[in-house]
Amino acid sequence: MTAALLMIDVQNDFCPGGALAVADGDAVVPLINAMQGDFPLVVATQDWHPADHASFAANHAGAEPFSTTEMPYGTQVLWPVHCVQGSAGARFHDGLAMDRTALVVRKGYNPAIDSYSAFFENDRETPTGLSGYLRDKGVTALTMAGLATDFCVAYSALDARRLGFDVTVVRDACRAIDMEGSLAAMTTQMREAGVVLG
Ligand code: VGL
Ligand code: ZN
Repeated sequence: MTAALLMIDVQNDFCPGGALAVADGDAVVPLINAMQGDFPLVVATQDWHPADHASFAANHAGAEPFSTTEMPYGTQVLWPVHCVQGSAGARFHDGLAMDRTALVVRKGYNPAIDSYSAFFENDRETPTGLSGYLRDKGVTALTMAGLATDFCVAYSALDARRLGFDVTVVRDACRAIDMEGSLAAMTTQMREAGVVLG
């Protein structure tokens, strides 16, 4: 086994009507479902925050959503409350096929630190364990799709390259938040890191 599909954060809160809705986010669902049959291994990530998570603007007095603050690990965007553990918004989109998903990696559950990447928390050093799992499975190539292109997909793709995986991001099956040029900036970073942009 060498190739795996990584479905990133295809959750209600990132879809239209959700707490951190990505424009047209639900459009990725049929595309990702159709991709699954091409891969012997399918893995999903799930953003999974406690209500007191430090990435929520509501937990910083006076802070507006989409502003930034300095955390011990660097600059952090303060988000609307989203993907709270056990909430309807944290569930996978109802239309997402999950039957063939071998592993769900939950991330962002430490209240003190955000975790965009499927591999490391935002300190870029606390591992989720996904890298070891994929290596045990003999995976060398990863195809990624989901939400959002310029945050969790891009951070996951960049970390996967750092870890030595071949990485393809299927942009048709991703949608972006695109804050202040973040999509263009992260696309450039992915290209420079050797991510194949499909
Ligand atoms: C995400 C912002 C906050 C994502 C998760 O899935 O891209 N973005 N939490
Ligand atoms: Zn989050």
